[in-house]
Amino acid sequence: MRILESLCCLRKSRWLLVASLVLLPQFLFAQWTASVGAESGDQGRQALAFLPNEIWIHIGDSITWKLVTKVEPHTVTFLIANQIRNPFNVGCPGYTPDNSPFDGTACVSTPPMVNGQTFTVIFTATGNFKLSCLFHENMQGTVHVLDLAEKLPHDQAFYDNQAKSDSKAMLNDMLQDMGKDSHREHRSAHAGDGRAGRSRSDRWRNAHPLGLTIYAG
Ligand SMILES: [Cu+2]
Repeated sequence: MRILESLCCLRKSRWLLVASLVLLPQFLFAQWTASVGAESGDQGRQALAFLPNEIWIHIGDSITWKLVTKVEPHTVTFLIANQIRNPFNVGCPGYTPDNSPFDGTACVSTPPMVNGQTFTVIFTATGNFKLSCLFHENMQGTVHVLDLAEKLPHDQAFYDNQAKSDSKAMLNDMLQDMGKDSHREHRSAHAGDGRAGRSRSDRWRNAHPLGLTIYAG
């Protein structure tokens, strides 16, 4: 009977050890979230931005980016120092899997992301890292990875509010610009996806080199 009881305790303690190894990182390291892009209800106006476009985290933390636009594609890309920015269909070259670690020594990139898709990066070194989109040259962000001893300036709720107000402001600004120009043609969904042919957005861009796109940063 004693032997059976000891076996039972051994099993319990082993289970606790496994559970703590699985659960502990979640308590030690934070999981942050951010959005990629924003669009109006009819998808006519697209804010080409990472929202928020600047985040401060601790080493070991991860950030999950979620693509919220239904039609405009984006990538989440971290290039290494002095690396040439490749087209979206070339990537790093190539693409890295979800939950990729990044320490600044090897490029990390998603393929073109579609609606609702998420991508998580785990930051394993301190430093200031530039975030890029391979579709939109001026769509950039920064991730500041601090040492555990340093205090973070903001929490997730702050970034959520900032993302919400920034995307609203960008889309509203575009609406006002459209009103001023009396140009009601909306940008279509085909910008930069490499499909053949000239879309309405191409014509729009050619006619209005600056377009109705606002870049964060
Ligand atoms: Cu983009």
